[in-house]
Amino acid sequence: RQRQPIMAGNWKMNPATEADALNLANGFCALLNQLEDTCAVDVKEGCTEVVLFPPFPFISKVKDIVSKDGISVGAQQVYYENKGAFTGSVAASMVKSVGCEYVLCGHSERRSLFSDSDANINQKVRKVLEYGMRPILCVGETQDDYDLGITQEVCAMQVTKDLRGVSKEDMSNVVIAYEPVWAIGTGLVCDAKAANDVHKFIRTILAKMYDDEVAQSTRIQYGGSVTPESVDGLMAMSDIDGCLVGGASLFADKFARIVSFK
Ligand code: G2H
Repeated sequence: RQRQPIMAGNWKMNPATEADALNLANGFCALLNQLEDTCAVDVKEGCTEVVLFPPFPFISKVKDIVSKDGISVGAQQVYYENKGAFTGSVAASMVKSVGCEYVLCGHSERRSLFSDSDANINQKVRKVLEYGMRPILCVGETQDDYDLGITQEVCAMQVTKDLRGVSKEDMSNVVIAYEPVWAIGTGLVCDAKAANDVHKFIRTILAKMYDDEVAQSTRIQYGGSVTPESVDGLMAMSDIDGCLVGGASLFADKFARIVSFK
């Protein structure tokens, strides 16, 4: 595989307490270490990159637990301003200072529940890059878009608007996650071949915006109800470079199996 696989666990607004979060992180690392002893997971060797996205209050302590096993942490979101009177918001500098290497940008739940527009998402992507972190830009069509057959148009529009002004050099730090909204948290995994076709299509958009090199080197994850049962089929696809996992990442055993895909 030419692109390094990247598996990410998006804990969303879970679990309820710090103690539960640290248990989950410890449990995941213990299982991963067992797996690394018995098969070729090789997270420590850097073969597969693994990133956890805990809620803000748990980031530092989760990082303390997982970093020794070569696992990175990221923030589920940041605001695009540097500082100031923005009650409840968190700045890129803040998550950078507690060790985040990645930030999710444009997750569909932020788009639909918190009014994240493409213009705002673009500002956030650029701010994350400015602070030397890597955005995972989430794009994907809704059920209505899917029914109308406009998946490609929606993804093209989001990729184009959300990456506006991002340089070719900065693209080496950008990961894209294709997450069909109808597959998120619903248990409906997108057919692996159909997902792969969208990933290929996103590469054609990157080729138009940048060039073939960017199109072929950018890592594109699939997200939406990924499970231990579906991960191998997805990862066997030519253009799927990893998974962004929500629900299943809250179970140490499921997520350990997912990151050690075969
Ligand atoms: C999509 C995914 C993680 P889930 O949101 O980003 O969640 O795996 O629960 O569908």
